[in-house]
Amino acid sequence: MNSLIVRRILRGEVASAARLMRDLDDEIPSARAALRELYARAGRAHIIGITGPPGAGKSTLADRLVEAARKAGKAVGVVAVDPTSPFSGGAVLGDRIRMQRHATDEKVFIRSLAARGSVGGLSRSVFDTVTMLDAMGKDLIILETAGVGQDGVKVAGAAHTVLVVMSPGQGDDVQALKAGILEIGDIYVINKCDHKDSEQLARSLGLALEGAAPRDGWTTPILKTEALSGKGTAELLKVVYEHRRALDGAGAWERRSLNMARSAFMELLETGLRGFINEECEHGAECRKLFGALASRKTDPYSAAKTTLRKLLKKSPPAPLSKRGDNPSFRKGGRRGI
Ligand SMILES: Nc1nc2c(ncn2[C@@H]2O[C@H](COP(=O)(O)OP(=O)(O)O)[C@@H](O)[C@H]2O)c(=O)[nH]1
Ligand SMILES: [Mg+2]
Repeated sequence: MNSLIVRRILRGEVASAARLMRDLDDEIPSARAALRELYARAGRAHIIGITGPPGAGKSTLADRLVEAARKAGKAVGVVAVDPTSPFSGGAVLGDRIRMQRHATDEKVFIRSLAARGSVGGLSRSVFDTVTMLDAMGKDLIILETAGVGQDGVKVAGAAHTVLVVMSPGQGDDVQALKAGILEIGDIYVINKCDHKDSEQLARSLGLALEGAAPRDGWTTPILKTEALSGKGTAELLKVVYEHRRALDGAGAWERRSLNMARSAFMELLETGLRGFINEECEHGAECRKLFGALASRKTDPYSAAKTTLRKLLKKSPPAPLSKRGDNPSFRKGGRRGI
């Protein structure tokens, strides 16, 4: 039996989706139950990750992709995890205007998430929002993350198609991007091709990608865009669709979907365990004793960790995870230590 709010969200009602997002943030238990129902109904959307250095034009490009997809009658969701994103109502007035052009479109849902706060909490919000947008019947869900450090690489585990966006004149040398980000792209985009150095960037990127083996029946292309004017962006969306066909043809769509579910699960598991361990070790008398034994060399970290892990795993598992990545039930229920 679906609850009323679930039925409304499945019909694509924006106000109900917005309410559920608020309730999830407030950690209201019924909201979590609703999300579980929605999860069972999701799984059809094509999730497109956009990553790359800040300022490369990811949000502008996302905006153009929304435009192109809407022209083709597709329903679109956007999740932007980027403090500089126009979708998060960035400081520049022009950015706000850009966002607003889709704000009145019922078939577009945009949510921005601040990158501050706990990493576990943020990835949960991303996962919840994507699930909801998917259940709402969005055909495409664009997930923008600032491609620096872990987040940019993580998007690979959260999307069917990963776009890596770069632009010239940022000092963002291809070499600097090599760590991680060059391996995750399904499509590389050189944006700001109105800029004179774009040819040079395209060449060095081409060299860096040279000889990369095709993955899932797909050889990663390099596309050129001018997100500001829109040039090349409709073409980019076509290539995104081609990538989906390639994945389907190679039987890789299901594999990626499974991998996405697995990533979300692993992340929740890790966050939960970390919270559990921290709680136990901060407040447990036995852990404090252990620290003393370690300091006086009566035991060693390997043996101590092994014994503690064994004891922890025998305990009853933590209550459902909190958004904040720790577990309030432990605080309410008093201190429990091993
Ligand atoms: N010249 C030029 N500027 C662009 C282009 N695309 C985006 N920009 C500008 O680059 C700046 C950063 O864009 P934004 O989309 O916020 O980048 P993000 O940080 O990657 O999301 C903004 O001032 C955009 O107007 C383009 O194709 N050409
Ligand atoms: Mg942005």
